[in-house]
Amino acid sequence: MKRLSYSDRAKTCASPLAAQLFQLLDDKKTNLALSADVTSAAELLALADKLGPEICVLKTHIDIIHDFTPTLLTELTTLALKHQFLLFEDRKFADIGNTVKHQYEGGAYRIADWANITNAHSLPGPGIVQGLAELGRKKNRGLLLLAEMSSAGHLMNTDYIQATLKMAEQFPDFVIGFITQHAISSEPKWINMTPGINLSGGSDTLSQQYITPEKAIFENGSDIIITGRGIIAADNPLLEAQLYRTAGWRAYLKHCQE
Ligand code: 5BU
Repeated sequence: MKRLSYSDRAKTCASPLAAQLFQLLDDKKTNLALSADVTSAAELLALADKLGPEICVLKTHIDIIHDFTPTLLTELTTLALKHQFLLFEDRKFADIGNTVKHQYEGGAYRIADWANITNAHSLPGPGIVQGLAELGRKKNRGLLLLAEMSSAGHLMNTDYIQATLKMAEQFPDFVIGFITQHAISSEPKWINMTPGINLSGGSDTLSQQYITPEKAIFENGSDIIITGRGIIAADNPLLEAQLYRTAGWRAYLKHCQE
């Protein structure tokens, strides 16, 4: 069976942000998300500017930036517009609805003000999504639920993954999809994003497990590959990003033609 194109899937989304992201993938011809895990504002901005043309999403861990100031967020937003990528704060919320709402809205990072996308664990139950949605819906934000992690020994079994999918189905206008290693539903509206991507596979010394872009997109049916050290630790991150971009896009085209 042929797989629908990203832009065909955009038409099936209840979330305007999900539709925007699917359309962006086809317009820009990239399904590469960069995990920009650097610890200074200057490094983060330099990566965003240089690699911005290659990516659909820039994923941040804003709390690892040692010299964070709110100006960084203005500058990141400007670069996102300049290069047409979305910002994804990999916050992994995991508390009750009332608390996550505060964590999303306020504090030093004001995540809801600038991150188009954030993510949350489904473990606490639907209240976590409700809390985030109360704020996120008004700002046209989207949420990814963590269905399946890349790390060895994680506790997310099949029942957990299926329960996460059921939870997402209660909030189709705010949940845009999943962080997962495999597409967890055949419903075209969900965006599957996969971290733990490296062109040579392998692992790190702290239980991270890698699969290739081809395996994630073509074999496992994911939609977006997320790569960090495979790109940013390379001698030439721009050239390396282009290799990951090409590999991810080739796997998508191959899957569409199947
Ligand atoms: P790496 O350098 O490509 O290994 O970085 C992977 C990034 O994706 C890093 O920011 C992690 O926090 C993030 N990640 C992950 O690796 N695995 C997961 O299951 C989830 C997030 Br959820």
